[in-house]
Amino acid sequence: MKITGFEAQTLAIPEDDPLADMPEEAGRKRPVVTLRLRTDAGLEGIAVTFYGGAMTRSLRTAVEELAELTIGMDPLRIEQVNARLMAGTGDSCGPGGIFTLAASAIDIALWDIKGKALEQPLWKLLGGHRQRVPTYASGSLRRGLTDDQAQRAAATLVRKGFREMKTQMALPGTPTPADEVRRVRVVREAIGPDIKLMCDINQRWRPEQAIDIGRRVEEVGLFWLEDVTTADDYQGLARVTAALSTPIAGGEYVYGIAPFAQMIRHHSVDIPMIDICRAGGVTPWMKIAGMAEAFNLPVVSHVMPEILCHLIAACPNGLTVEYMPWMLCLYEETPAIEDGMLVLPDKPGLGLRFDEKALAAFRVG
Ligand code: SMN
Ligand code: MG
Repeated sequence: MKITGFEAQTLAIPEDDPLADMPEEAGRKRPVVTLRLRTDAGLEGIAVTFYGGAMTRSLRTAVEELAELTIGMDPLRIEQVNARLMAGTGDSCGPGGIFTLAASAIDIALWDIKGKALEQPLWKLLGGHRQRVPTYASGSLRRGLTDDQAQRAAATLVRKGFREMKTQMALPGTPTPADEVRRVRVVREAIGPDIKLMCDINQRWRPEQAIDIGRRVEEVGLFWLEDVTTADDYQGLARVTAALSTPIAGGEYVYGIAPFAQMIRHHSVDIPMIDICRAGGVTPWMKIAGMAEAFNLPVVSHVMPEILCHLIAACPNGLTVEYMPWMLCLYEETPAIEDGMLVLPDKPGLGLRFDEKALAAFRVG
C-alpha cells in the first residue's frame, strides 16, 4: 500500500459547553486543522491537530508540507514515515512547536489507516487492555463562572451521569487563598463526596503558592491538582508533588517524549497527562505511557476524547479519559458514555467519520 494524496482544512469550531450549557464566554471559537491522508488501496486516514492560535495558517501549511513528504511511502511503516518527516526538515526543526503539532496529524492518520487495513479498532491494535474506560467531564466548571453558576453546572453533570469532573482554580482577579478554596468547596458541596473531582491551575501559581493553597484544599478531597506551576519547572513541580498528598497531574504542555523522562525520573508529577498533538501522535504517546508504566505511574489523556479513548483503553496504566467535548461536533458519531464509562467502538481504526456538513459549516480555510 502507498500514500497517494492528502487534504487539509482549517476550521473554527465553537468552544461552547454542550455538557452543562454554561460557557465561560459565549461565541468563543477554537481554530483546528483537519487532515485526510489517502492511499492507493482506497483507505483514508483522518486526523485533527491544533494549538496554532494566530499561527493556524502556518500549522495547516506545515501539515501539508509534511504530508507531501509521505507521498509514495508505505502507510503501515509509521516509524519510517516519522523518520522521513524529521529528515525532511533537516533533523532540526523538531521535536517541538509547529513541527510536532503537524507531525502528530500524520501519525494519527497513519494509525487510522493501519486499523482500517487490518480491520481492527485502534484500541485493540495498541494493546486492547479493556473496552470501557472511566471518563471525566471537562470544560464546564471553568474559573470564569460565578460560584452559583459552577454549582448549577456541576449538578447538571451529576444528573447526566458523570462520576468524575474537572474544575479550575487560579480564579480571575486577585483571589485570596480562601477564595480559591471556597470555589472548590462549593463545587464539592454540589456533587457530594463520592464524585471524583479534579482541579486545573493551568500553570498560574508559583510553587510555594501551590503548596500553600494545595495544603488548604487537601481536606476537600481532590482526585488530582493539575499544572500547578510552569510546565517546564520540573524541580518546582517535584517540590509541590512531594509536599502534598493530593496527586499532582501535569504534562499536557510538554512536547515530544524526552522531557517526560525527566518528569517521571524526578517525580515532578504523580500522574503524567499526555497531549497527543504535543507528544507528536499516537506513536510517541504510547512510548510515554510505557515509560510511566515502568515507574508505576498511571497516565491520563488531554482533550479529543473521541481519539484519546483508544490510547487510554489500550494501556494497562490508563487512568481516565478527559471528556472535553469541543470536537465531537466534527464527527457523524462518537463513543457513547454508559454508567459514566466511555465505550470503545468495534469499528476499524479510530472508528470515526467526519460529518461533512459540520466541516463545511466550520470551514475558514
Ligand atoms: C486545556 C488546555 C488547552 C486546551 C484545552 C484544555 C486544559 C485542560 O488545560 O486540561 O482541559
Ligand atoms: Mg489542563
